[in-house]
Amino acid sequence: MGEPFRGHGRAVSGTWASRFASRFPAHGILSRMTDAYTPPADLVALGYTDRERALFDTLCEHGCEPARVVRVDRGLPLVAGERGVERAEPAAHLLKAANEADSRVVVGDWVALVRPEGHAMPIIEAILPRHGAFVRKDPGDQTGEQVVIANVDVVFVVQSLSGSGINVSRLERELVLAWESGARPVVVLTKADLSDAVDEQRELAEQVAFGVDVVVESAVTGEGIDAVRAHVPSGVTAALLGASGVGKSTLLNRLVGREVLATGDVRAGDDKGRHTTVARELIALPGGGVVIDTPGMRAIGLWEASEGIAAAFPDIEALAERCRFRDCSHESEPGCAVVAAVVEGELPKRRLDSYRRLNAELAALSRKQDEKAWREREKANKAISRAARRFYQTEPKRKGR
Ligand SMILES: Nc1nc2c(ncn2[C@@H]2O[C@H](COP(=O)(O)OP(=O)(O)OP(=O)(O)O)[C@@H](O)[C@H]2O)c(=O)[nH]1
Ligand SMILES: [Mg+2]
Ligand SMILES: [Zn+2]
Repeated sequence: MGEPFRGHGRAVSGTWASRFASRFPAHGILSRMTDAYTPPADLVALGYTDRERALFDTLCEHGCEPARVVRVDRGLPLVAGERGVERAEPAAHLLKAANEADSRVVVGDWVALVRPEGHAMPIIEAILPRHGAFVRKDPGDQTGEQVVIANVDVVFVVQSLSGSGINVSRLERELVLAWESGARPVVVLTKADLSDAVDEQRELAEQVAFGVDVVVESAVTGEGIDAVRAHVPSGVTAALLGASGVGKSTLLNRLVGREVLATGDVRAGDDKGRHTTVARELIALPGGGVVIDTPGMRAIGLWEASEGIAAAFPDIEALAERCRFRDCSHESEPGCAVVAAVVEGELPKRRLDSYRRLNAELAALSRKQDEKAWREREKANKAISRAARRFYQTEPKRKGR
């Protein structure tokens, strides 16, 4: 891959460019550089569907190009489209509003590019409305939200079967997050070759993964790889979610059939990963859909996940319909069907504990947001009264002048 890609007017070269060249199907976006807009196989390889076609048709009536964000490095998006992979610059109006979740470009976004005369880089003029977005607490502002990846149809919730096996409470949490994103979760249990309790572990996962497929996989033996692939046909965008070291990048390499992503050893002592993947990255599967690799998550902070909780706990939601009080908190109210189910052994107590813990976390978050809103209002009120005082103090003087 010695040859640099030609962007518009400027050669887009360097190591990242050649690295990217190896990540897309050989016949794909990098070899096609046609100016005419025909719905090309390239965009389709990036997950372009009728939905995007319809949206871009209206948006680009007066000239713009569809592209997809495959990676963002220090705020600078790398996009893929008909002209190949290139850096693009968000338009000033997007940068100005970058605090608003829907104005910050993220991996998986579909964007409209324009190429103004004399500009080295294409400009991202607009971000297509998203369907399915991962939102997390803003690390800088614990009460703010941040969109992490966009336009995801399927979320692979990945846990490893090695060592002590799966972590059920974490799995419940990851499922809440996955459901809340608007995507369809699929549980993937990796490293089957390292476990001698695969069936037991699968059952354990199935007990908390209601209505969700559970796939057992091994990158070493190849077991389950096709079952995972079946969830990412052409036009589908999937994302990998899970702790560091569970084998997300290894799985994606297997799906592509080549080492396109770096993978790293796990620590011998506790089986934990070393956070090998550091950036989110969108990879096109040859002849299939696309998969977004993500860095292993340390903590899974919930963010306005009430719908996600409802979807991840359909067993408890169904029981709750039979509680005497509509606003039953399933603690100590009379006529609580949920507690009754625990007493009768129909619902594991551990399950109710998880449900309570997750709901309590959400309640605490919304309290924090209320407090913050209150503090901000107070600050604004004080500023107004200060301004008012100043006004009345200076008013007589003005008159006297
Ligand atoms: N035996 C075995 N090892 C695996 C399997 N899948 C992954 N591994 C190993 O697990 C380690 C971690 O794999 P990665 O793919 O880097 O894990 P990751 O989830 O991408 O981790 P981060 O990028 O840190 O989030 C590597 O040493 C892999 O070789 C598997 O199916 N069987
Ligand atoms: Mg990785
Ligand atoms: Zn109840």
